[in-house]
Amino acid sequence: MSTEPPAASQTDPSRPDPEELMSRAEIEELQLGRLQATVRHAYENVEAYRELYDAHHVTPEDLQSLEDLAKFPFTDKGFLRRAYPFKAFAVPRKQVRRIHASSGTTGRPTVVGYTDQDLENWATLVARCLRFSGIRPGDLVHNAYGYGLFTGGLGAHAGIEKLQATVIPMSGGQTSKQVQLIDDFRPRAILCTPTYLLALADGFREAGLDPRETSLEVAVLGAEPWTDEMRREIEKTFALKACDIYGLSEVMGPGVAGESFERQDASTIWEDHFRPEIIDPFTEEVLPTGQHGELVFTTLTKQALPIIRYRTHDLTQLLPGTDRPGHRRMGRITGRSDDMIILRGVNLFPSQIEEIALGLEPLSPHFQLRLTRPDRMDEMTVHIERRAEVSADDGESAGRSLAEQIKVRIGSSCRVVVEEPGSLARSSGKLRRIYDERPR
Ligand code: DLL
Repeated sequence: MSTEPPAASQTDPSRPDPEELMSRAEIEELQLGRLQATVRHAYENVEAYRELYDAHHVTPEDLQSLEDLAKFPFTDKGFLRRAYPFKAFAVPRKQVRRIHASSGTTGRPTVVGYTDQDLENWATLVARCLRFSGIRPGDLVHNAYGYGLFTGGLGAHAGIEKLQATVIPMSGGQTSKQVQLIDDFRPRAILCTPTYLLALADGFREAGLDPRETSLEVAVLGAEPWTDEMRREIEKTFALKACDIYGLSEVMGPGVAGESFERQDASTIWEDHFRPEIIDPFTEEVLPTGQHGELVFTTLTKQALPIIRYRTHDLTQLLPGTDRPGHRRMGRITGRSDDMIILRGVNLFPSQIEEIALGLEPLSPHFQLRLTRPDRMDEMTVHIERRAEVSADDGESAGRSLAEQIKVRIGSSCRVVVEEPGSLARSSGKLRRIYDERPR
């Protein structure tokens, strides 16, 4: 692709990259040039883009300003699935150095590819996130994101090395082994999903160790939605500081956005490589900064798999930059539009239940939502564990409060079943919260 190679000349990995410190005007100028090159690259090298743009009567020449991006049609998972396995690649297959794929619960996975330069940029951006979240060159970092086709493990791994920190490539699962290695190796930082860190807390207690006494000072958590209540729970449990990292395979993998250690004020999107938009998911209209809607991304430097106006289904808002004023932040993801439960006409997300449950002292953050339709009406049951130190009676009474607060604050009636501590499934990666048993 003809864009100038992004300056990945990180001589001192403990210092911000020059692009990180650009002003908003500089970022937007950089974005326009890179955007024009990306659209041209996709149009010239990927048949699926050419067909899509021809059908919408747009050409790369129609892109004269950043606002012109709105003239171009959206892409989504379906667009990539139709190109399965390699037809969305914009470079010859032999220039693709690595493949990842997102699992997808049904059907074909979504395949993504990276050139050498793409891998270099990815590592640079993950390193940037980790440094921003308080990890330093020389730190020992326990990486418990899953290795394999999932982008989490290898993506984080390359970023840790790029930062010149020391990586422990643990992957997900084998919880008691993880506990032993953390206890023996004494890493300063851990990377995993928020719910897996809670599973590790159980593992520490089972081994007779106090999670507050570990060497861990920083956790960089992502790959699934989590609330500020969950952040407080994790920070209290482990006596560490937890920062967010966001990303998705189609756009790159982890490292699209990361959070400042000092501020912990939501993730900063690295706008030298990605142009975000928020749209109304129903009218598809672009919304101004600050409004809630669906996050859409365009990649600005990717060679193997340029992605233009990709609908993530993640619901959030864009916020002005703080620590890196040229780059906007994204609010916490309140949910995915495909994770939204519609219960007798009321829309709700698991994150709302998490928020309410963690406000009730006797209840743990371990819960599942079961949806059934015994007659003609949908019903939701919240299965939630009480905390280990709490009596069954106190758990029951907190369960009743949970049902009441869900009714008052969300507007849905549901059943709450308070479970024994440790009885619900734990995840080794992304946790499944919703079990939909309604007949199709
Ligand atoms: O989960 C990439 C990743 C790995 C991100 C490790 C962070 C850490 P996918 O498997 O393609 O990629 O899933 C992407 O996960 O669209 C969101 O719905 C969700 N997600 C990822 N990070 C966050 C986050 C990786 N920090 C999908 N907060 C995304 C909330 C997140 N949701």
